[in-house]
Amino acid sequence: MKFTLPELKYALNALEPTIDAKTMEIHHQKHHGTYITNLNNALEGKAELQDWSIESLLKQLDQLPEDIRQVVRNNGGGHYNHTLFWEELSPNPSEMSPEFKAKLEASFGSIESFKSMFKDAALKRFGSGWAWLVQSGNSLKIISTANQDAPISDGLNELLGIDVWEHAYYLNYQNRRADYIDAFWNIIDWSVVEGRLK
Ligand code: MN3
Repeated sequence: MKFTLPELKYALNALEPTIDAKTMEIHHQKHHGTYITNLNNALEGKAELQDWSIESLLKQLDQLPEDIRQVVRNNGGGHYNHTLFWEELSPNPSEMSPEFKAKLEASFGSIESFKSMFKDAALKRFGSGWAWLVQSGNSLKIISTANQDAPISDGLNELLGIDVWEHAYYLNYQNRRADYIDAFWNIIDWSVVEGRLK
């Protein structure tokens, strides 16, 4: 299977002022695009892997040939994580349902404490990586991953992820990662996040 860059369902400038058009353009076309190119290159000539979905590849990294395992982990993870990221963002985001709100309150005490724990995880990720709200069995957890490591590789179901690589925010926010995280809440389409629950 050749992986291809998914199209955005909104214009490059649609998420302004939270995420500027130039950041979106470089992030989607160059960064995400490069992960896909590198992933496809790694899989070229591996006939036995041609039918594997991105989920299958990331869930079974230990079964991949050793010479491409790390490349798939980095670039397959990059493709998978960014696909989730573009989908959960919207210029016209829908609100959290009362059911999901109750679920977050039961897990984290309140929406405010959920947001502050998520922000903390995103701020404390040293260097490049992601912070996540994930589902593990019946419970919700906040975690962070380094580089492009994807929670699915650890058997976790991603509900919401924030990219805290500098390429995700530096043009607009420079070193102010905290401001980027605070603004991120304005563009989350909660119906997409809730739809990921299993
Ligand atoms: Mn990124």
